[in-house]
This record gives sequence, C-alpha cells and structure tokens, in this order.
Amino acid sequence: MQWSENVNIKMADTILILGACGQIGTELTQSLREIHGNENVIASDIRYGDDEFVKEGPFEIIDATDREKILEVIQKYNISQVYLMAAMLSATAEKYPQKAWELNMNSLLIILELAREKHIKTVYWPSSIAVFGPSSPKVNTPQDTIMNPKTVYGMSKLAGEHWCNYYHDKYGVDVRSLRYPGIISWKTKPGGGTTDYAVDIYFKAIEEGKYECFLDENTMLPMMYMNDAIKATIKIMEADSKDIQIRTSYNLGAISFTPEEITNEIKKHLPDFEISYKPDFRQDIANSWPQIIDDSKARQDWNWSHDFDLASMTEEMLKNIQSKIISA
Ligand code: VAH
Repeated sequence: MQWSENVNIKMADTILILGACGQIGTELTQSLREIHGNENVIASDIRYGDDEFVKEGPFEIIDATDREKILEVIQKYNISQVYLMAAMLSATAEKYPQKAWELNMNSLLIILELAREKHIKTVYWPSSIAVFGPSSPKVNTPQDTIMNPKTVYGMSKLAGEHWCNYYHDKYGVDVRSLRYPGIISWKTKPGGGTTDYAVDIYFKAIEEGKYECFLDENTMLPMMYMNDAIKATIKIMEADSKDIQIRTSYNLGAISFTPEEITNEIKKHLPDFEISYKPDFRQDIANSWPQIIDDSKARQDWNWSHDFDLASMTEEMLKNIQSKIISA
C-alpha cells in the first residue's frame, strides 16, 4: 500500500518497530501498545523475545537489513509509522566494525527509501550523544558544534543523521530523531553499550552487594531514565511536523553523573554496597563523549522536559529490580 498525498481521513496509525526486543524497543513497544492498541503495534526483531512480550500483540521475525521482508510486513499490516530501533551499540561495534556499519547504515537507508517511495508516512530513528567526539565541548554540548566521533557507532549515527536530513529536505520524508544519552532501565538488560555500567551497577548492588566498574570513578556521562526516553520518543512523534525544526537529530538530556555519584546514591539505600574500578577499552570511548548536553532546542521546539533525577531514578531502579528478582 502506498500513502496517497491527499489522504483526508486521519487513519489509525499502524506501527512497525524494528529491533523491538532491545533495551529501548521493548519498553517503546509496550508504551505504544497502551496508546494505539496491541493490534496496531507490530513488534519485530531478528529473533523472538520473551514469550509474554511476543504474545501481547503481533510479532514478526525481521532482519532490519532485509528490504523485501520489511516491505512485505508493511503491506501486510498497512503500516504508517516505522520505529527503527535495531542497531549495534558502541562497545560491541568496536569489536565488529564492518557488521556494525552494515546494520546501522543499511537498515536506515532501506527505511528512508521506503518512506521516499510512500510506503511509510513517518519514521523514527534514534541517534546518540556518541555523534560527538573529543573536540566537541564537554559541558553544555550545543546542538550544532564540532563533531568528530571516534567510534564506529558514533560515525554511523552521525552519517545517519545527515541521511535523515537529506531525505527530509530533498524528498519531504517525515523522519524524526533524538540523540539519546545513556539509557537506564530494569526491564530488559541492554547489550554492548559503554553507558551500560549504570544499569549493571544497580543489578549487581542488589544481587552481589558489590560491582567492578569498567569506567573510572570520575567519568561523567549524560544519562536518562527509560521512562523519560520513552516520553521524549512519543512526544517528538506526536508533535506537529512544522514544530520539528531539526531534521538531523535533536540533542536530548536529563541527568549527568559519575560512577562515584551513582554509587553514593545507591549507598543511601544499600549502605554496605562496595564498588571497585577497573577501566577497560570503554574508558577511551567514554572520554570522547560529552559530559552534559544542552537540549534547549528540544525544550523550545516541542516542549520537551524530563521527570527523573538521579535520586528518583535510583529509587525506581532498586525497587523494581528487587521485585523482579523476588517474582522470578
Ligand atoms: C552506548 N547506550 O553506550 C549507548 C548510547 C550514549 C551511549 O548510545 O553505546
């Protein structure tokens, strides 16, 4: 099915999520199903996720670089919106650079082309603060500044941003994007991110009472609780197209902290928690990234605001991990 230019009736959005079983994809699928109804949100990934999640609504096995399969599913469900969440993150991408580039770039170019051909009405594609590099200002990193990413992941996200802007300007494709900071969540463990120490630390604090951190204690990074990341993603997709002034990708910020600061917050709840530091290759990646993001453009253009700070995020994480372990 192709979207005609003059569709007058506002048809219910039918949504396809590629990479739905990932850290963000899982919670994004659940939130979108609450808004649009389970049957209107088709989850997909390269393999099945956990049973409950797959059973909640339509699920398809899709490799995000398989154009034919993606088009088949778009036509099968009359999809209007695609969220492309499939990607290889920073640390893993340094181990498999060619595969990371192929997955992160080819999947985006396929979706942008399908949108140009009017098979898709609106596209969401996540970028990352990884697009910044060692020469970018570390504090209050501006929306537009020097960007010389030192990771394959960051390079792919920076290139992807320019492809999004090109398809919007040249073909009118309505593609929207956010530069996520590190995302902290408890429902689905992340895979292969440099910021994922800030997820692991909460689980290890409860499970073992101690954690060996792969970044040094003073490494400040921009972070965000998952609920805020989902709120921002849905908010930018619900915004009126004319309010989306930036078609590369919006800076998105919430909180910034160091391993020492998150440890001190955890100790307010678990006083005996012990941390040790053993920086590895991920320290160089983290050192190349900003510490505090200026996201004033997102706050101006489509009224973004975050809800969680380090204290409230820590309360939520520890409470939910403890009940998850008890109910396991
Ligand atoms: C990573 N969690 O660590 C991702 C994120 C800002 C970092 O994009 O690779």
